Amino acid sequence: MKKSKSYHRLEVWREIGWSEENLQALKREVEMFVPLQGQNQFKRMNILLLGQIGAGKSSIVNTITSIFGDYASHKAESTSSDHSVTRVYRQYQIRSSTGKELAFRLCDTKGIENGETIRTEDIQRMIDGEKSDMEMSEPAYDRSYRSKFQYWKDKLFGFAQWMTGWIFRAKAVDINKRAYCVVYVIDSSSLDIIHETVENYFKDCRKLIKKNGGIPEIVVLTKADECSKAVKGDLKAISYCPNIKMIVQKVMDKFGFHENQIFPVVNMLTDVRVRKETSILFLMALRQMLFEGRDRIHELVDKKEIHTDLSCVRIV
Ligand SMILES: Nc1nc2c(ncn2[C@@H]2O[C@H](COP(=O)(O)OP(=O)(O)O)[C@@H](O)[C@H]2O)c(=O)[nH]1
Ligand SMILES: [Mg+2]
Repeated sequence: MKKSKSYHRLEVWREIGWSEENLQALKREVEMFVPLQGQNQFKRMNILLLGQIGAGKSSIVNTITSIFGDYASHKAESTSSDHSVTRVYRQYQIRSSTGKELAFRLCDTKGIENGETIRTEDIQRMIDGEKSDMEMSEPAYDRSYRSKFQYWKDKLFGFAQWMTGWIFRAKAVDINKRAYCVVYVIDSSSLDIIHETVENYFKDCRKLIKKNGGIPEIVVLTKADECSKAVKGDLKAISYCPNIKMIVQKVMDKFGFHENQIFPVVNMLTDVRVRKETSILFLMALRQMLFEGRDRIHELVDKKEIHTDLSCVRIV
């Protein structure tokens, strides 16, 4: 019998388990994650989100916060305008629905604009987790006298830490500040018109990461819903949609990634609760980030570049 054209459309390019059991298993794996067993000074692993303005970085922070918090979070400001709302580097601690801090942090960066160039030193600073403006990562101060006192105390402490870091930069970087996984966030609906400067930014980042001894890199392809009607109607179509497969191939060709480093997703935008399929897609990507990051940490421990007794990483 002749096979119909639609049969080929159903060819699965990525196997994804869509069951509730798989969702719970993935969630558990991420909730149980620790960067370095038996080492309580190494509390959480930082994941750095890089990409163009509007690619969906802040929405990723919100989707992941919502998956674990079990409610629709708008912690990170997301915008439809061309001007980046995320003006500074900010770290987001993710918590479970019971309020427990999970052992990773998402670091949202100011997105790159079309035509803009970012200096290599600034990319390096983001990898090292240094905030150029010494902003507190999660300001939560009210107007009371005590809070004002706390604010200035934190500022002063932040400044002292920054000065110490600057002076001893050649020697050490705080273990908890550094990124152990870099995520390139790419808007899949505008991959074909990606600006040259943005493309070069990613290429520069990749080169720098190689120089840093190979921090794990993951690509999150957002807005998969805008590339395919099938995906918009049913997220499960991501696993067989030829359009999505083609975009993944383009990312591989353009930037030299492997297929298993690339994760197409759709951010949670209007729903009150995260859909099961959204969660599964994000958790698969997140698990890969955490496990690869942990492998990297173990490698650094083996090479004695991470001293588990001091909480610092020596720069080689
Ligand atoms: N359709 C669709 N829109 C998205 C998705 N992710 C983000 N957006 C929208 O893209 C715009 C920019 O997102 P934002 O998270 O602020 O991007 P950022 O500048 O990289 O932080 C916002 O209007 C979001 O609602 C997605 O997966 N699908
Ligand atoms: Mg943003």
